[in-house]
Amino acid sequence: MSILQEISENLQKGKANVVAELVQKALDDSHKPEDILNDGLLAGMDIIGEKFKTNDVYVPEVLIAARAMNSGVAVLKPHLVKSGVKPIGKVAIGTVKGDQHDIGKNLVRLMLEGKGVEVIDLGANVSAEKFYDAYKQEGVQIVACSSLLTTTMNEMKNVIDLFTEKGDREKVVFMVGGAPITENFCKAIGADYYAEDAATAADLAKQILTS
Ligand code: B1M
Repeated sequence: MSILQEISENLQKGKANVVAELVQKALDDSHKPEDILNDGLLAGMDIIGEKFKTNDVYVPEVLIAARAMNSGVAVLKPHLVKSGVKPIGKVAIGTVKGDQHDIGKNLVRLMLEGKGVEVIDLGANVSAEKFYDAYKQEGVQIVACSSLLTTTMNEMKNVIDLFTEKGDREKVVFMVGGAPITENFCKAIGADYYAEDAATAADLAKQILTS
């Protein structure tokens, strides 16, 4: 079994310490951080997701797998993020109201930081008002909304509507993403950009902030 498969297997079993050790070992063995993320950690999380769907695992197993994912990401973080770069701009990011999923949002934050963006992380279950307050207080150029649930994705429209009501819609760029989000949905709710994954989100943000 390759070390990346081992990472995936141990993540599925929720072995946080083993995952962290294996990620470090893979780095020491010169595996690329992006490969460790995609073919080890995210591959394991995908399998858990499928099993969750078919009721082969339940919320507790998913939570401990998520904890193992986070411990692996913590080891990878310094290798994904370039430090000491002058910020090219400011982004407020959060998972929308009603939605607790924050792993994808955290990855987007990491990748943004890796591009030299200053990130105001509002966390999960973030109301439209909280996004708006962050814009007012922090002067962010981009508002980035994540959602993993079909039942919460429409909350993204509420965020945009609030900015419109306040007369500030055109002063900020809206980026949306998350598993159920599509380019069509992005257009339908009046957002500016959809990004399929964290790396694309970071590339797009860099383009927006430096153009
Ligand atoms: Co949840 N869950 N969950 N869950 N969970 C999903 C999302 C689900 C698809 C599982 C399934 O049925 N197969 C399903 C949603 C179905 C739907 O709506 N269509 C689901 C459900 C139903 C639920 C509950 C309702 C279950 C219940 O209680 N009955 C419940 C809801 C709780 C709530 O939020 N109110 C729930 C709870 C949970 C846990 C708490 C147990 C846990 C979350 C822990 C945490 O995040 N701290 C959890 C998890 C872990 C998952 C799965 C297994 C994994 C999600 C994940 O982290 N993926 C997930 C199944 C799956 O996705 N395979 C599932 C890895 C992550 C890196 O991917 O977040 O997609 P993702 O991020 C990607 C891209 O989407 C993108 O970049 C990332 C990769 O580069 N991206 C962006 C994300 N945000 C972006 C923003 C951007 C741009 C790109 O710009 C702003």
